[in-house]
Amino acid sequence: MKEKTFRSPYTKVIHAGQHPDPLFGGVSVPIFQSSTFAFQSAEQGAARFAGQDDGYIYTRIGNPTTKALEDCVAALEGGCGGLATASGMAAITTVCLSYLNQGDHIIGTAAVYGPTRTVLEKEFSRFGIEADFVDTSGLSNITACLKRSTKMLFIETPANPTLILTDIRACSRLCKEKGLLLVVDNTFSSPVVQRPLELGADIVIHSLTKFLNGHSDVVGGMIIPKEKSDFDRLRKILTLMGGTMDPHQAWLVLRGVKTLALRMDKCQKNALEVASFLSTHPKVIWVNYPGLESHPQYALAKEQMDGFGSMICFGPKGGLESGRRVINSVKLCTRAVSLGGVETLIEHPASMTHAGVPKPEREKAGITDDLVRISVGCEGEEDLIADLDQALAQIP
Ligand code: LCS
Repeated sequence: MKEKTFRSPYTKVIHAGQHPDPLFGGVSVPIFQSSTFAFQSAEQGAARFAGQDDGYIYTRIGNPTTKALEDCVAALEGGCGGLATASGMAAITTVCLSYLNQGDHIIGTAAVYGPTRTVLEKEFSRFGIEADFVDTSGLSNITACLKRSTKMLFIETPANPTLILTDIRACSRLCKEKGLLLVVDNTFSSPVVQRPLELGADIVIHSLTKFLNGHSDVVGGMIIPKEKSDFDRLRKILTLMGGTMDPHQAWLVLRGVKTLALRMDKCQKNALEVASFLSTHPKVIWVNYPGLESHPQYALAKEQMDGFGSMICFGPKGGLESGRRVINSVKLCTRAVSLGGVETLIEHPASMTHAGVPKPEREKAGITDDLVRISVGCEGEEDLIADLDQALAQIP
């Protein structure tokens, strides 16, 4: 395949999986807005169902527009294929439904996206699946809660919203030794910044809603396994359970992904400027950004990431009240959850994205009440800094 020879992410985002339309030569992949695909004969239909002809059957099972996006993201992550899902949460639940059985145990990063934790702790538990969420930045925390029934290690690095890192290579070694599946939520980095499959992970998942789409206008997800056997298992469960992506949604993400590498350049440059500004501001007590030398895992960030992403969290002087004041005082940054769009977003995890996680567990995971999260976008850095400066000036 021609895309296998592309080396640069700048090329992959534009060309991998994407070919001019064979009918008219349209350069942009067409939206195949069709729920079903005609067979030339009864025999051809039967051959497609039997897996002897790889033509399309029905959009829940596969669609050419969605396939273009799947091939593009798989090329970026270095996986054997991609499976587009209706949302990032659908990607997570599909992976869990594909591998976890009654009586199984899963270990996850304590500071994951709130609903990831909630769905495992409160909903999968109804089916007899047990979950433990620990600080996966320390390998001994993982080994301490290993059980005979442990099947999967689910890590998020950098973690949402604490920006704590987990050593993917070390986790991969542990998982191989213990026979566990290593799943990495790579949403906070995007494949331009971090490629977990190259570091030994088995499966990568994304919320495409974030950096990959990049324009805060689509919800979507993707599962990218390393091995064909995992791809087949996941594809079977996804198409049976029905959490697949719609072709129009896929086309929009494909449109957004073309500028992923360019956007990452700008938002990461902005994030370093904003984090440096915050770290010397008298009204700021602490800042967590993997690109600051003060980040406790700066060395690991340099080793396992190609950049530092554009997510920052910080604690203002005066705690929760000051955080609220900053969020209420911004004029350019938008008060909103989500992340990875071209516009800078600011939110308060303890009362918003992670409010569903009980306070004691939240605090244990480092999601303190004073934590303010920023997703740095692609605006001019001088405007972002001026906005945050005037907002911080509102703190008494
Ligand atoms: N994984 C991570 C790391 C996320 O941050 C999110 C959403 C998801 C998975 C779920 O993806 P979705 O189903 O929304 O496409 N994170 C959000 C956040 O931090 N604020 O709003 C959504």
